Amino acid sequence: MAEIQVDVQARRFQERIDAEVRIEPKDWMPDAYRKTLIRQISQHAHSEIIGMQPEGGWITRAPSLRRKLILLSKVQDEGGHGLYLYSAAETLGASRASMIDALHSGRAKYSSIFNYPALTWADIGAIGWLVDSAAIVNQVPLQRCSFGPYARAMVRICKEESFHQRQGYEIMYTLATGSADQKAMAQDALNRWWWPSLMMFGPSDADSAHSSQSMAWKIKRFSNDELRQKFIDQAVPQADILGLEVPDTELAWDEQTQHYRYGAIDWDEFNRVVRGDGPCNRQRLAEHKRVHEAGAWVREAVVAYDRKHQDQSDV
Ligand code: FAQ
Repeated sequence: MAEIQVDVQARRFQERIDAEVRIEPKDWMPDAYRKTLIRQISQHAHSEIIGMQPEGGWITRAPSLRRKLILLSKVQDEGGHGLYLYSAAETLGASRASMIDALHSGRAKYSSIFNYPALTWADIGAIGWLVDSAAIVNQVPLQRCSFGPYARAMVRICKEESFHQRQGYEIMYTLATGSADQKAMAQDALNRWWWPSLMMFGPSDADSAHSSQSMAWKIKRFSNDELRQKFIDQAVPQADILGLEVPDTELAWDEQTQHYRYGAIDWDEFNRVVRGDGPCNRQRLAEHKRVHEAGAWVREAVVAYDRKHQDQSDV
């Protein structure tokens, strides 16, 4: 009897999805839908927070006060994105502590891109231009995700990411139109960030374990390869304007498909980085743990404050 009821609920749930009706936290949803969302949203949140590290390290070294202010504000925005996303995942019943624990124990992932080092100031330009562009291409469709709180969080996040992208491109433009040394720095940053940026979109469609179910649930609206192609089609003309060369000898415009053809992605490297063996994985996680432990007193103070107010309102 109970099974029949779940079947009916599951059918109604899919009908709502198919009719583009948003699912809200108190609505019935299949366990697997809830789990998929907690996985994706929490990993997205971890990516935003860990993603503060490569750029955060350049705040004190930004070349002018103006650059420092902009970068400071961008890094703070990324922290804010992490917080909206943790809140969206909490509406599904996941506690913040359990999500952080999953990150620290390696059960939860974060985007592979943040395991690469930001070696020069040009890398800050390349991150804003390429990494934020990739994030925008991926996140704009998530504004139409079937789960309401995630979709709504994405609206503000996408607006802020657009500003981030522009500031990165402006850094690249300044360097690319500057001295020969500055242009070489910009080219070097593009060389190192291009392929990892393509990997941000995840494994190719044939190897993407979750895509077909996530697309049926309208969590994802496009496949990993479709979004990767969209990013390439946008970024290549932007590189042309900068007068920089995309580090892919097989890159070519295909008149027939009206898309760029591109060379093979090194999936061994992607898998290595996702497994924890990228250039900065250990450093990134160790820094997150250090800061989390150092902030324990803040969490304790918030709980003590809440308890005190609760006691007073009980009197
Ligand atoms: N890195 O079956 P799929 C940003 C994992 S935010 C690491 O295709 P799915 C803002 C995947 O989790 C960037 N792991 O999975 C910013 C799964 O493993 P699992 C983050 C990856 O979920 C800018 C397995 O591989 N954005 O940049 C990666 O359907 C600048 C199989 O993959 C989001 O998280 C990867 N690149 O599709 C901040 C967007 N790709 O979970 C600071 C939301 C895949 O079974 C500075 N997420 N994996 O253990 C998504 O759209 C999706 O989750 C995908 C993956 C597209 C990332």
